Amino acid sequence: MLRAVSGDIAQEGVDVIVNAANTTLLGGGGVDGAIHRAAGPALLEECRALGGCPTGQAKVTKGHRLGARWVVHAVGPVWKGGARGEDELLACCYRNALRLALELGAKSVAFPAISTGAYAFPPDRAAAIAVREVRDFLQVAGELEVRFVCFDAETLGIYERLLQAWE
Ligand code: AR6
Repeated sequence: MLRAVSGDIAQEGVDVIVNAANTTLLGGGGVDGAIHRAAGPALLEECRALGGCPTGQAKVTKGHRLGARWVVHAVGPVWKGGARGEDELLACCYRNALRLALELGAKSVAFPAISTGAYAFPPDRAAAIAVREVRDFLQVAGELEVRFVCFDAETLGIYERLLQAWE
């Protein structure tokens, strides 16, 4: 199942929350800040031991004080105009996060709009990639429930249009 909802991703009651992290995995603003605030300081401690993460890849921690059991920290690309492999790197984030969620045995996953805040990826283009990758993945992992958690009405509208177009 695939749907778009509005809200703060740190408050989602799912097995896996995906974080829009950076290569240090040591926290930041936006989604990352909200997740670390809600999870408490033990999350940062666990992240320190991971030694960072390359762009396009993802690493797992526990959820600590979050409602979620796990956090998958995915590192999206910084938008540099679109000719630096940004599309493929963003697609890799979604694929790698989904693969890890499946390996963990998760039944539900919440994604933010990775790279569309501080990293300035155009929201429409990013959402099209996100929906395509999740749809493709659900062809082989149909039991998984995936939620796109949108922080503002504009992002929610983009996802709703894309999801309707696929129905
Ligand atoms: N819940 C859901 N969506 C949110 C939330 C929230 N609590 N807060 C913001 N958004 P961003 P990025 C939306 O900047 O572009 C951090 O400092 C936001 O409106 O969180 O991948 C990291 O440490 C936007 O649509 O992630 C990195 O350094 C989307 O989530 C860097 O920012 C992503 O915005 C990563 O930048």
